[in-house]
Amino acid sequence: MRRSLGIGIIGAGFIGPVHARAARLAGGNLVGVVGSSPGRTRRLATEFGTDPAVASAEDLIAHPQVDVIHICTPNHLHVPLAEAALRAGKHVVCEKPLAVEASGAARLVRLADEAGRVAVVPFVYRFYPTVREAREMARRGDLGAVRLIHGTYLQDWLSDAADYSWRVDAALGGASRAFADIGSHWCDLVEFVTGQRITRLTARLSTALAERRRTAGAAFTTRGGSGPVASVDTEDIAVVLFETDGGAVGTVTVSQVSPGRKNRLWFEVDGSAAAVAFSQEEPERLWVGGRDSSMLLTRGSPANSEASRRFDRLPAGHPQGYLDCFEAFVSDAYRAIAGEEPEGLPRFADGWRSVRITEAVLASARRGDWREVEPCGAP
Ligand code: SOE
Repeated sequence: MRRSLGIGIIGAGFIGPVHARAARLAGGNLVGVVGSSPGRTRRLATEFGTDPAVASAEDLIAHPQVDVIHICTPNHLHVPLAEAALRAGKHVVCEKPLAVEASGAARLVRLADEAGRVAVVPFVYRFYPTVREAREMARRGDLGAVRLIHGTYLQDWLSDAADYSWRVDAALGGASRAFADIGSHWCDLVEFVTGQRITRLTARLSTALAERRRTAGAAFTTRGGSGPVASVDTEDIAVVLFETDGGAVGTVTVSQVSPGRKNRLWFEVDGSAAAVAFSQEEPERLWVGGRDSSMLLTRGSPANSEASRRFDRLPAGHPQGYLDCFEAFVSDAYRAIAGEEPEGLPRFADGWRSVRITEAVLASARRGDWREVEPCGAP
């Protein structure tokens, strides 16, 4: 009888508990969850019923019963923690963006390869069954030649000057905020669905709120503090025009200051034969457009491909959502650790590519020109 994987979670906030829940549902044994302070760590140990003696990230990384480290900290800590975990022989699940600079991401890819460890990044929107169905349609040629890829990723949680997050501070989140945080998801998703790669882009960034009231320990949903005013050096909005290696063109608009848009990731892929459109806030349907007729494909339909039905947990009409995607991602990560090859698992190499695209966006926005996005190749 194989021992359950021992799991350590570093970082809590909004996403740490999501990782912990998915890890347990995937059969992991939660050894410890550490937060940003000793007091927070003690409260997390009580909340999750884990070993109170585990008091730090270092304790988890060194712990003999921990096989997998999940990193859910602010972005600037991803590389040092992932590097320490890999060197300690642990498998790693590291939140996106994998790194705030491509050089750090490349080093992690190389380390994971050398250590023979599974190292993955939660681009979890790949795990919606309707996304897998869209990918299968593109792979089968149902769309024809892909000509146009377009969409948006819009949120509103930073719409007000009183809204704050560590992500606003470049020293903690990296030089790009909105694009690195959520534009990364959108680009990963459309490349995953179409099989095409963005080869060059031109980008414009906007910091709509040049000052915000700083709030310590702010998380995703923090609503306005009364802290000191801080100047802001990361973007609220990114508008990107791009070309792909398959001859398509595309645009994406990314915003965290769009009132009423909560987590509105939307894309459409337009081909010579048909189009598909996906909306993350309505993930049970996939719009399939045709010149003579269009339809709404339903998640859970027996007519869907095995590629998507692998992720059906409930019958059609019983909506699956974000947490189901997270569970499917962690379950596939642990299957990879067991030696399987689950289709579509986002690895550190995908995280590295994502940071490369972000760096091209930043460089283009600084110069106002077009920038190449080189394939990542060998780290
Ligand atoms: C905040 O923008 C955030 O939590 C992102 O960090 C996540 O990656 C995204 O899935 C939801 O919004």
